[in-house]
Amino acid sequence: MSELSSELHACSARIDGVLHQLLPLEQTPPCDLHRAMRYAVLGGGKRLRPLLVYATGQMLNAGLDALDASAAAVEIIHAYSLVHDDLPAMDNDDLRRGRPTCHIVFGQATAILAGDALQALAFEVLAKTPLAAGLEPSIRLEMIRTLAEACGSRGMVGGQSLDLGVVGQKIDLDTLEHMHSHKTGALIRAAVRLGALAAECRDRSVLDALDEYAYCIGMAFQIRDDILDVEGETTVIGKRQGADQALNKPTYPALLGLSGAREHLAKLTERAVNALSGFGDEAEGLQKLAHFAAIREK
Ligand code: GRG
Repeated sequence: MSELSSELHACSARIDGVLHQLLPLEQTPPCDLHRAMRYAVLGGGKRLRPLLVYATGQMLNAGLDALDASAAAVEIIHAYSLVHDDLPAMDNDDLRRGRPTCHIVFGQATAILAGDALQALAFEVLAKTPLAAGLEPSIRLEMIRTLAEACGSRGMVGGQSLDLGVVGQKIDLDTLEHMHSHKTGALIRAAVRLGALAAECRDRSVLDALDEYAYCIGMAFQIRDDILDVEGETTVIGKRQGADQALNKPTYPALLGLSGAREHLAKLTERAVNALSGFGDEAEGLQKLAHFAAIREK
């Protein structure tokens, strides 16, 4: 993460503190469930989605306090999706963020419930926490709708369903892109949109430019993930290298070759940065995050 600015590092520390406070305490019954929820959320992670919320919101002049709830909600949804994605019925992974996956530590039943409870918690955070107290009710409602749509059957979960259906199949680039724009991209787009909403931005041209940016970095992020599955190291990426190949999943390197995947990634990163051209120096945080998504090593 050395390529990120000190402001983004500060936001990364900030979201850890916010999440720490929002999650139920381990000593509060049902203790096992709460331990599993905290394990899933507080066990590291790059915090890319909260950083997108903070960078977008700050660019549009929102205060950090107004952004905490959205940043926490997207990260909590992301953590739930990883817990469920790692289950034996899905990708059956035993390593995540450099540690045993949630179901390995707590058992499948508790891991499923932890994911369920995290999903509910994300919406509770957006709906009622005092962290979002400064926001107009209509904005808050739009945030809840944005997140619900992004993580439901027309967003992330829909993408996961498509992913299950294409294992072992040869698919074309459009189909791969459609799947990832839902599975990985929808939540990343929601993060950027939530940052803009928290800044009470209603300017259609600003929202459209940000959505183009978010679409591009979501896809670039996924391509980098696919490349790391081929050439990353398990100890660095914190999950098993080669897991996609072992499951015979269609990936960008499988479809385009490694150099083709790298070229596609570079084009998307350029498109993402171009989408920010109207924002001037204020967009530095988002620019840095676009480059980070493209070159990250884990
Ligand atoms: C099971 C409901 C359900 C959804 C799963 C997004 C997703 C949908 C599963 C994750 C599978 C996966 C590894 C996708 C590749 C891109 C991705 C989301 C990687 C993990 O995100 P990072 O790298 O993780 O931001 P950290 O640990 O840094 O937070």
